[in-house]
Amino acid sequence: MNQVLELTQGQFDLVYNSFSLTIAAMGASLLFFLLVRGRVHPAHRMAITLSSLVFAIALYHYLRIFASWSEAFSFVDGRYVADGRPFNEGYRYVDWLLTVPLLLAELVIVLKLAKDTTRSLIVRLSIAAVAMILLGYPGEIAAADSVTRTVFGVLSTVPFLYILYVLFVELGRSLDRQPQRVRNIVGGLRFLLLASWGVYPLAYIAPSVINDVATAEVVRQVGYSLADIVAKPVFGLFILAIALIKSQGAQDPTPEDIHRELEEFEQF
Ligand code: RET
Repeated sequence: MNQVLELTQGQFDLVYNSFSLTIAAMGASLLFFLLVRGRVHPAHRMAITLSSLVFAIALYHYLRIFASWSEAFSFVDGRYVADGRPFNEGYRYVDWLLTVPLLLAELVIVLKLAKDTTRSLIVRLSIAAVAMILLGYPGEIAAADSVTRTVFGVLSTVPFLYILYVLFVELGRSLDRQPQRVRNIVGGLRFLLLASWGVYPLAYIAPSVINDVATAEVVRQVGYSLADIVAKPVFGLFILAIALIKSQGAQDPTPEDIHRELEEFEQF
């Protein structure tokens, strides 16, 4: 019943190259963020440090994913046949388990909200992220047409919707106190988040809605990889922009500083 997956050379290469592109994106981002870290004011550096951790974790996992993909197929009569070691989907889920809470934490931390709000948001978002990923995994490794895939997909969507609620409704309320430029970037960031995070459930259902197993596999792997590039490096650049704007604020004199200086000047 379990038919062996067979890909054309083009299909195999598309996935292979998308993994390769993701490795390059994660490696270059790691380097870039480490180099640029010093230009961010120390008060806003934590978000950049967390971003660098995300890139390091993803770089490692994509190297393993790449190797696992290569080992899973042999080249027979011009086609790639999955008769090797099974492709390990676990790397991706372990990667998300670590990086999704870190990504959410960097977003909350860079906004520098009140301490209690920050802690409460990070705890709730992390728990929801872990639940979403742990619930998704049994469905991911189940057969395309099984009840398991649907049930776990639906269960995983519950914490996913909760995360979106917290980010769009709760966080929206805390944004009032942010400078206008930061609010504009956060607006773009949330749009980016919705557009990239929305790809994951779509890639997940690909095997259930696309009849051709080979096409479904390609759509799923390329979809996850491209979504990872937007959700990690591109998202990281928005976080960096916020940290840099806030760094200028941290160096610029506040109205109170100017007032004090004027008073001192007048006394003089
Ligand atoms: C799963 C299972 C099916 C239902 C849903 C899912 C959502 C996954 C998401 C993953 C986000 C990953 C990120 C990684 C970045 O490094 C688990 C596919 C809703 C949203 C942002």
